[in-house]
Order: sequence, then C-alpha cells, then structure tokens
Amino acid sequence: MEIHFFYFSIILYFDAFFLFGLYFELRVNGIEFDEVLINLAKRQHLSPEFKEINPLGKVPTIVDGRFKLFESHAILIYFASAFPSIADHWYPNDLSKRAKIHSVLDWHHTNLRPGAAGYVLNTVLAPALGRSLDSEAAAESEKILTKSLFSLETIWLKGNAKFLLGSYQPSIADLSLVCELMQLQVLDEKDRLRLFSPYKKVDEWIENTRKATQPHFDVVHKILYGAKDKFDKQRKMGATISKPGFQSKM
Ligand SMILES: N[C@@H](CCC(=O)N[C@@H](CS)C(=O)NCC(=O)O)C(=O)O
Repeated sequence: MEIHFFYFSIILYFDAFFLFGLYFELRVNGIEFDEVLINLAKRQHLSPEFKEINPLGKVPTIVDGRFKLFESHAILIYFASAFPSIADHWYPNDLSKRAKIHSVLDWHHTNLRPGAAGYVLNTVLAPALGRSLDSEAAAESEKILTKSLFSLETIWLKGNAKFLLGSYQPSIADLSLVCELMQLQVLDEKDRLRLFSPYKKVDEWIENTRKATQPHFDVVHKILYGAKDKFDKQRKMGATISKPGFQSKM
C-alpha cells in the first residue's frame, strides 16, 4: 500500500499581511514548508504564473507536491487530517466536535469575514491595493462586523471556556477567526476601541489564542505590527499637516 502523506513537500503561497490561520497551523505544529510571498499590492496574484496554480488568483494557496489547493478552511482541514502529528484538539476526531468546527468556519466566511475584511479594506487598505477608500461600503461592512462581533461574544464564545465552542484548547477555528480579527489592528486606535470595547470576551479570547500559540503568534504577526506602525505614523502626519500653521519640511 502506498502511503502518500510521508512525501509532502508543501509550498505555501501567501501575502504576509493576510495570514488566514494556516500559516500558524504549520508553524505551531512544527511542520516544514516552503514559503512563497505573493504581494497583492504588486498584483502578483494576477500573474499568469500564479494563475497556473490558482486560477481564481487568490491567496492562500498550497501545492503539496501532488496537488494544488485553495480556500483557507479547506487547507486548514487538509493539513489537520493529513499530518498525524497535529494534536487532536486542532481538529478533533470526534464527529460532533468536527461538525461544530465546520459550522463556525462556515459562519465565519459569510459573516465575520465580509464584515472585518470589508471594513479594513474600505477604511485603510484600499489605496495600498490600488483602489479608493469607500465610506459607504465601509458603513455597510461595519454593520456586518458589529453584528458578527455580537454573535461571537454571545453565541460562539458563550460560557466560560477559553476558546470557541466551549473548548478548553484551541482548534483550527480559533486560528482562522482570530487571524481575521487581527487585521483590524491597522485601524485607527479610536476606531478599533469603538468597535471592540463592548465585546470583552472577544478581546479575552484573542489574548487566550495569542498565549496558546506563542512565540509563533507574535513572530507571524510581525509584518502586521509593522503595517500598524506605518498607518499610525501616516495618520499622525496627516493630522499634523491639516493643522493650521503647519509647514512641511519636505
Ligand atoms: N475564501 C477565500 C478568500 C481568499 C481571498 O479572498 N484572499 C484575498 C486576500 S485577503 C485575495 O487573495 N485577494 C486578491 C483579490 O481578490 O484580488 C479563502 O478563505 O481562502
């Protein structure tokens, strides 16, 4: 009998800003992989070479030597199923626990993701990706985001457990959802506090996931923390320039 999963040579195509949890899954579990950075700002995801790998032109995407796979949740599940060394709590064998994880992952992609990604795109990131900021789209995304944070706090984080679905250990769902919310770090701090301050459990859960995955959490978010500093500086400069009497030194 041929056992395939001993022959993996994983290549992960990703943009360092959008981590999608699966980068963590590999690092936290000590699985070796090659990284290929696809810079969305430079439109590398639209190159013919990348489209050979993912015709949708999206990251993340993997090639594991035998086949190509896109869609972050499908990849998270694939790794957790393929590597026996990945501890059970990340993607439990128990069928009902697994089904609950699928449930929260599906909810994420139709609620939290459009809310969080739409808001950050339309309030901060768009110019870096060659698009314009859009306040109407931002307002729509904010509604979805606020509703999603409320559902997170009251449904998915219901009870006193540290992680989603009443769990005392993290799963791939915690990785995926926390990574989604981490991109909101690049918002103006006042804006971020306004959105998050009603949701104490959400804040605690992000911190629980951070602690459970250190030192990897801070290492893999280095680029994001750098982007946060850059956007904070730009905002400070913008505020100073718009003050009457300010003379640019440039
Ligand atoms: N549902 C997909 C979403 C993938 C996705 O939209 N990735 C974005 C980065 S956040 C992307 O590649 N955007 C490039 C584009 O849409 O042009 C997943 O979870 O993998």
